[in-house]
Amino acid sequence: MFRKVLIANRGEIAVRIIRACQERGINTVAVYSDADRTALHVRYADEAYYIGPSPARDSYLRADKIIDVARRSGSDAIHPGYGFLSENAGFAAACGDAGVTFIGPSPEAIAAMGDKITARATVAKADVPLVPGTARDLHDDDLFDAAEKLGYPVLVKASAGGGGKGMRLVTEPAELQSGLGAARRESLAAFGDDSIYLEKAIESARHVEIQILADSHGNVIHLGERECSIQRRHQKLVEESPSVAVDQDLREKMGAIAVAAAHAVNYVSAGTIEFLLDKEGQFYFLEMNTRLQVEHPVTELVTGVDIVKEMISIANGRRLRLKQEDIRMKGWAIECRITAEDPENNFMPSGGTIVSLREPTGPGIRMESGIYEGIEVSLFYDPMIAKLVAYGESRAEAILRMRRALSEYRIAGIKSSVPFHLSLMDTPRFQWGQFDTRFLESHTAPPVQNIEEQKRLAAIVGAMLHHEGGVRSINISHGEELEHGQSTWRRSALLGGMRPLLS
Ligand code: MV4
Repeated sequence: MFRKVLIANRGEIAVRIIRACQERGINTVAVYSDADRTALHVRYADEAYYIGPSPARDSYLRADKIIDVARRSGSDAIHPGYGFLSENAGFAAACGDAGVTFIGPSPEAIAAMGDKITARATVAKADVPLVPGTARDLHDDDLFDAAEKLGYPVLVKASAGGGGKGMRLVTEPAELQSGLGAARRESLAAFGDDSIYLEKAIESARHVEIQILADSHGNVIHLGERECSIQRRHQKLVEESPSVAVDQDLREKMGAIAVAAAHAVNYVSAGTIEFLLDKEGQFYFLEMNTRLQVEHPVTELVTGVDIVKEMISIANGRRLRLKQEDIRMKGWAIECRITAEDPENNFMPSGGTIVSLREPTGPGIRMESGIYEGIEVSLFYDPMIAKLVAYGESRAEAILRMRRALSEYRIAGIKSSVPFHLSLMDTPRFQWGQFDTRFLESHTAPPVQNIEEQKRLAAIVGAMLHHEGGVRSINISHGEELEHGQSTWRRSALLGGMRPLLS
């Protein structure tokens, strides 16, 4: 096994990876920038090395400096976490050249999935269902014909993009020319590549993704799905596993397709296949994420598999000990991303010193945190400072534990997304599981309650949900028309007037 692993990341995910190493008896090496001299991951690791100024391009994105630290520290392997260099094929290759194991997939798999046109062509060969679209970059004339055949609205997507970057919705032919131009320019500026492709726009779908694990001996398994539809401007805010929209039959179908997609690129390590799932239950491949994801804990809680430890074993050349039939999903897990942003003010980033902090614990709660009392939250990096994950036997229990934990949470000195999450947990449509990726654009939440009011509401909702029993999903509407989303006595009597969930 590796004796020493360098963690090329910061914040909560660096802490998460350090913990996995510690449990395996592996020594850990942190790297840090100026802004992170006193960061939590620096304190948790056995050794820490300075790699440069605060801007990521001068520190966490400096492949050369990080590989140099790996050499100097005698590290056998590098775990890249998510973001930064995690999906950089050049970095993965440079690690290999330096004789350091990259804990992740091959540079070839990263490159194939990073280029979305190549990704579509690759998985299509394995009969993975694609959103109808174009198979390669075409001249504008041909794109007009293609759009006509697909039918409007269409999405113009940057081949080098992903996660919604460089994406343009075009609803009619008159807008296509400017859409193509804008997407090409944006993509060239951001990625140095102006290849684009078209897809038919699937309206009102859910974002459901399948976690896979693949070893270097050709074994691939899946760990079921995550529901990630609750997002704002392509930033996920809440994820859960399982999804209310996926039953065992659909899970097995999507799982088998995800495994086939992984085989199609000879994938090794943990990875995720993203799908759009429409109202008819049809699903379509979107992208493959060739990294450990932010939301991996919800899968860990319902399957009992430690994904980070599995990644380390796989990178070490070991065979997966788990077979597909060993994987069972039990209970329900929900994750809230805690960000240093002001939900009352358009999610404006909020930096500063955390002058006092109380993080929730207790039954069914897993806190993944990168902060402590006294730390300064800088604005150099992603605003996510922690993840609060709740587990329960049922979705109802997970929600109740989440709202209980959120109401214990105190972060003073900066604004955080905690109040947003609290009001989401009290939103009937969320409780019903009736949402898609457009949910946050339109939806309303109950009014902010004072503490006493909140306690009273919690007691009532708690009793109500408990009464529903250990069911797989909450349905507090008792057969009333969910489509209309109107009208239950619960909303009018308990929740009072509604206000926008997002301001
Ligand atoms: C789509 C789509 C509808 N139709 N593709 C956004 C992020 C990137 N992974 C792909 N995305 C989408 N692609 C087609 N053909 C809708 C989205 C989309 C979305 C996807 C997942 C989660 C949230 C989303 C929010 C808006 C749009």
